[in-house]
Amino acid sequence: MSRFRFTVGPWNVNEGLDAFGPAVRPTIALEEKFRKFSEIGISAVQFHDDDAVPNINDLSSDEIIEEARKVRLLLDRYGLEAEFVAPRLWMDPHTADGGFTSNSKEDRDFAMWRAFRSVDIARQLRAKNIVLWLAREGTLCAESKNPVENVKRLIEAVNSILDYDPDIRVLIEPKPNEPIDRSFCPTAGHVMAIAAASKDPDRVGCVLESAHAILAGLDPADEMAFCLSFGKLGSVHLNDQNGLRYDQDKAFGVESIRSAFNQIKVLCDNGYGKNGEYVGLDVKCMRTQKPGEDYQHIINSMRMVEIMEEKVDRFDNEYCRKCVEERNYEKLELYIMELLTH
Ligand code: GLO
Ligand code: MG
Repeated sequence: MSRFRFTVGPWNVNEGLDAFGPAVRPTIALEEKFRKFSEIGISAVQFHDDDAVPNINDLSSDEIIEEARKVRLLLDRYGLEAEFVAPRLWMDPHTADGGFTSNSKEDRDFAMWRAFRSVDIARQLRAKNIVLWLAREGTLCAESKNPVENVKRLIEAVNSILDYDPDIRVLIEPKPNEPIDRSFCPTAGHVMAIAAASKDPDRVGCVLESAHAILAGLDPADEMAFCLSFGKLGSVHLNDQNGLRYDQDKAFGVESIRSAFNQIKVLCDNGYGKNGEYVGLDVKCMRTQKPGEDYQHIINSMRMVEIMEEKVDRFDNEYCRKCVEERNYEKLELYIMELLTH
């Protein structure tokens, strides 16, 4: 039994389409996903604004609130909470050049409209957080945008969301690249700086995703630790990644067991979850998986978290202390290898 409460998004169960081929599995209705999430031990759901309210652009603010209310009732039916709502600012034609940092004023206004509607939806779902995955807030053509001005625009966007609702928290999910080449906010350190520059730093934090840290050439556990040291690790997206490739969103721990161990260790050692934080699993099902077996990657990830928790619980702090005292880190390294392979 894990000490953590898990979350996933509806997008973590998908039809298997990728950049090179079409869907291979039937679409599963939102309610059926909720039912299955609850059955496999998920506590809360993560939402894009249009996961909760499809066709959001065609609806009025009141209609959006009305639709969100129905989703809340559906969550109640399966005993699920909502962790966050994220404006999906990368799919719409209005956001081809980014949202908050688009060169078009009309498109920047559109991005803010979606962010405010996301807060409206979050209120209905009783989600405490807005997540900003800043997918296209950066450049493919470096000279196409003013990098200084646009970092300021990101801070302004965060401030506007904080102003819009006095209770909402904004969690920024950094990622260095993909779909753009250069992000204006690529790492946890950048998120901490934006949080500090915002009008209410206590309400701004980070969602740290393992794969995104690896893509930035950084260690996911250390990135988590960096946020924890500022009290700003609002959520995590655990998954795995085989080196510097496209964003793979593999099941947690399947590529690097030691990295998985260190991520869970830093979370356990610092009481992550005690203030209501969830462990999010932003994992993607392999395209080869057959219909009906398309939750296995989530189940695998939860199991890997549990296995690593058991390792953390067995970790001999006294032995570690002695190795450190003797400055025999080679001895400590062998201890870790034995712990992880037995
Ligand atoms: C993609 C991101 C994405 C976000 C999600 C929530 O690389 O990890 O899955 O986490 O859209 O905003
Ligand atoms: Mg993510």
